[in-house]
Amino acid sequence: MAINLQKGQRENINAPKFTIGLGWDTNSSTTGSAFDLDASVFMLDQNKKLVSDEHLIFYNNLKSPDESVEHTGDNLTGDGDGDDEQIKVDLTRADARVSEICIVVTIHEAEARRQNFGQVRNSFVRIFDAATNEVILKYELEEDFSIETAVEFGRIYKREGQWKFEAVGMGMKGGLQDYLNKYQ
Ligand SMILES: [Ca+2]
Ligand SMILES: [Ca+2]
Repeated sequence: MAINLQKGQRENINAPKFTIGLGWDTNSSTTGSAFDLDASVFMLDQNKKLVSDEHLIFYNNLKSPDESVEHTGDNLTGDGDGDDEQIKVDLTRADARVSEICIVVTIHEAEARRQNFGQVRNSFVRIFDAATNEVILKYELEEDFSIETAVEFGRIYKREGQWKFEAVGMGMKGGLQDYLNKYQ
């Protein structure tokens, strides 16, 4: 049985290989232009800094150098139920310097297209075991964002050898570059 997390809750991840599934639905009719959300992950070291530039995994850099994290590809619309974008993780291959994997979703060209998370519904992040497809946990973002154009959905981090997931759900006005400025 999947564990449904509330904002701020933490849960152990006991599968070494798992997939992060992210989903959303958008209301493009409110802005008139296409609505493209993008999932990205930052692989951080103990000091909460990117291990290297190649450790930002997103639509333009689909795989980490150690091949422990792989983005399966850009979804341009978010149409339909289920995962809209997925990131595969194999912790057995992870670089020893990686102690945190930060999962963010940003809106492509949010400013130019006048879009924000107030127009996004049914956002969730779930983690399922790659071997059994069993859903380990799920976090549905219930907060009503209004002006935010980027949201940190969750983070996966290591504490005393145990990998855990935290349901973060923190929004901000900005984009991928703002996260990069923070973590570089
Ligand atoms: Ca996308
Ligand atoms: Ca969707």
